[in-house]
Amino acid sequence: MTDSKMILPRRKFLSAAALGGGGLLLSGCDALTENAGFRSFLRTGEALNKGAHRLISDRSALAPEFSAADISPVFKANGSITGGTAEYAAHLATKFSDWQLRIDGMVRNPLNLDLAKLMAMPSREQITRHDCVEGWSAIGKWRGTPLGMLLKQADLSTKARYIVFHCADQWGPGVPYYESVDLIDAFHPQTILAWGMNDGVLPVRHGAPLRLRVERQLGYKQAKYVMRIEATDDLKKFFGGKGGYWEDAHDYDWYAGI
Ligand SMILES: Nc1nc2c(c(=O)[nH]1)N[C@H]1C(S)=C(S)[C@@H](COP(=O)(O)O)O[C@H]1N2
Ligand SMILES: [Mo]
Repeated sequence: MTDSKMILPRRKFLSAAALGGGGLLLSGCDALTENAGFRSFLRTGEALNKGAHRLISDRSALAPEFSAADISPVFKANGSITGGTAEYAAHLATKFSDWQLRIDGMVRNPLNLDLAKLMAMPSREQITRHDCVEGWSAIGKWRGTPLGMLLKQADLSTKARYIVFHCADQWGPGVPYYESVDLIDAFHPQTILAWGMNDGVLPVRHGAPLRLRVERQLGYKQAKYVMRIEATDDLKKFFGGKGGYWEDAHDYDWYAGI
């Protein structure tokens, strides 16, 4: 992302926003055509504020993908590397056989999906670079279920504007790791719930059984140990109200574009 983008007059900026929506439609995202909430989101000033100085038309662009030869021999594991809680440990002990991903909130058809079911669905594989704000990067191969496909199955409400990811690990009493994205990133073709890494199953230290890959954003948005996905119209309803653990605790940007 460059800072050289000029400030456009408001009317021009809004037409850029409309173009961004069009780009998503071209990338096969018909759920959004019918999503009045999404259209009105693009019309509001908040769509502009959330992206700060970046043009919204950029948002559907793909993150660079790499070749197998580029995969980092060592991919650092960061933040929680164990999943933390007793509940998580119990799932690990039974190899996640009783584990289910819950998709609920502002959806008409809440889903409970076990790992076998997720792995049997169509999946996407991508080799991408992970950039952590602490100053390291690593290239890995991820395989997982497109989030947009799951949200379509769950029949996302037209009122939904954000998708919240609830993780297993707790960072204090009542302070879970969580993250959130808007619908542009939720339906981005490279946004997947990864259950595979570098041709194997996703290791515990990297977020087993399921972690988010939202490839246009920084490392802390890549929620590991995802247990539940909740659609909402307002991030203020969750924990510290800023849309994520690092956002709440350390004032990190909610939109961490790269
Ligand atoms: N649940 C959970 N997700 C998380 C974290 C965490 O501590 N807990 N750390 C974040 C940070 S800061 C980074 S850089 C990446 C690290 O992912 P990795 O361990 O696969 O390298 O996960 C992100 N997602
Ligand atoms: Mo990070």
